[in-house]
Amino acid sequence: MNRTLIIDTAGLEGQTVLLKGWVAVRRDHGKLIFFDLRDRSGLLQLVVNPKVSAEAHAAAQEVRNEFVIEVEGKINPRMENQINESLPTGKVELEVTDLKILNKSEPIPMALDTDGYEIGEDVRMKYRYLDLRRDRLKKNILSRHRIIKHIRDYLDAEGFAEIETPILTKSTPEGARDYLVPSRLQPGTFYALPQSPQQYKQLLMVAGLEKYFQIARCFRDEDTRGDRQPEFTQLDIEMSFVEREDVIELNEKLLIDIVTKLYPEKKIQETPFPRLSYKEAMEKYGTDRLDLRMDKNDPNLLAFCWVIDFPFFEKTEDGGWTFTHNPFSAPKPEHMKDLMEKKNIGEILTTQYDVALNGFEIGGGSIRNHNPEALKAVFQIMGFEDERIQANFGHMLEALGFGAPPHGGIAWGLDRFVTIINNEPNIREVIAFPKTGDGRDLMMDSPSPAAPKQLKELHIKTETTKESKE
Ligand code: AMO
Repeated sequence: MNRTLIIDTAGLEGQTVLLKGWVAVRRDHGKLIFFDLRDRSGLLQLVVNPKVSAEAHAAAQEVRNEFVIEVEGKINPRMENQINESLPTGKVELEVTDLKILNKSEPIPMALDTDGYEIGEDVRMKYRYLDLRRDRLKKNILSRHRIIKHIRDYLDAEGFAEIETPILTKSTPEGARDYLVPSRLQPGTFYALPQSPQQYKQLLMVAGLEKYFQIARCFRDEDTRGDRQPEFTQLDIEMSFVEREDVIELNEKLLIDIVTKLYPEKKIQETPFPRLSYKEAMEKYGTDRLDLRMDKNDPNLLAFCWVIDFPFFEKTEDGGWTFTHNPFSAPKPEHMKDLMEKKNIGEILTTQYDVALNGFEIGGGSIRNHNPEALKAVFQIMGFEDERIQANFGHMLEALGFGAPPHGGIAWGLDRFVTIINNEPNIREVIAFPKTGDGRDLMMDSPSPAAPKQLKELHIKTETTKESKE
C-alpha cells in the first residue's frame, strides 16, 4: 500500500490508509491508546483499540513521544463531541489495525508542542533539528521556500537569469569585517567570503547578461543582533540600461505580488510605497528605518516605504571622508560634476534607495558608476592612494573601461523580509540553522580549533591555546 499524507486523510472517511510519521502526543486511556501522529503535512489522531487489533495494541505499549511509526487502519469520523475544529484533520481519526515501530527516540530535551519562545536558546540551537519539528518553525521554513520560489518564477518571467557567484573571493572594503579563508596553494594569502556579490553582479553587467538575480549567501563578521546574522541571504538583483525609477518599480511590483498572492490576509498600508528623502526621514522620525504603520498593533499591516537622496559621503573620525552606503554607487546626475571635481563633498547625494518595512531596512541598492573615472574619484575622495585603488579595485576600473553599460540594482535582506511577513521577533526564527547571538553553531560546535596538521598545511600559527580534539 502507498503512503498517504496526513493532510489528505480529511477527505478519506471509510478508507484504509497507510501513514508514516512521528508520535507527537501519546495518551494511554487504559484499554484505548491515543496518539497524535505528525508528518510534514499535519497531525492526526490515532486510536489503538485492543478489540480491533491485539497485536497493534501490544506494539503501541512500547511507543513513546517522537518514535517514528508506520500505521495502517481505517479513517473514521470522530464523535461529535470530539471534533477538533482547529485541525484540518480534526473531524476524523485513524482506527489502527497495524502498527510498526520504524525507529525509537530518546526522551526529547524540550517541549515541541509549544511555539518554543519560552525555551532557552542554548537547548533550541543545540537540538535545532528537533526545534525545527515545531509547527511554528516548520511553517516559517516553508513560508521562506514559497517566497523564494515565487521570486524565482516572477523574475524568470521578467527575463532575469539566476547566476551563482563565487564564495571564495577577495577582501574589499564594503563596510563590515571580512571572514578570511587561508589558501593552502598560495601560502600566506587569503580569500575573503563575500559580504555581498556586489562586484560580481556588476561584472555580469559588463559581460552583457543585462538582467541578473541570485538568492545569495553573504558573510559579514559583525556583531549579531536580532536582525543581523554573520551569514545571511540576499535577493540580489542587477539590471542594465535602467534608471532609479526602473529598479524601484520592479521591486515594488514584486513585493506587492508576493504579499497579495501568498499572504492575502496581509494589508499593505499604502501603494505606491511612499517615498521620503533621508533628510525628511531623519527630521521627522529620527531614523531611516521607518515604521510608518498607522496601527502598530495590527499584525497584518505592512507599511513599506522608500528612502532616497542619501548623502554619498560622511566624515570619518580622523577628518577624512567615507561612503555612507556603497562605494560603487553613482551620485545623482546633478551631483556628478561635484564628484568629478571633488567639490562640495558633504552635499553630494547618491542614487541609493533603501526600502524599509515596519521599522526594518529590508533592502537597498543604487545606480552604479559605470564610468571608471567617476568610480576612481570616489576612492580618491576617501583618501585612497593610487596604488591601493589599483590593488583593490583595479579589476573593476579596468572592467568599466570595456564598454560597461549603465546599470543598477538592489539587494533585499531576505531573512528580514520573511521574518516580518511571519510576525517573528528575530531572523533566527526563519533560518534553518542560524548562529547564536555570539556567532556560534551549538549543534555542530563551531567555530572550533583546527587540527595542528591542518594549520601546518595552511601555514598558520595561532596564538591562542585552544586544543583541537583530533
Ligand atoms: P546592504 O549592505 O544594504 O547592500 O545589504 C542589503 C540588505 O541586506 C540585509 N542585511 C542583513 N541581513 C541580515 N544580517 C546581516 N548581517 C545583514 N546585513 C545586511 C539588509 C540590507 O538592506 N551590495 C549591496 C546591495 C546593492 O547595492 O545592490 C548590499 O549588500 O536588509
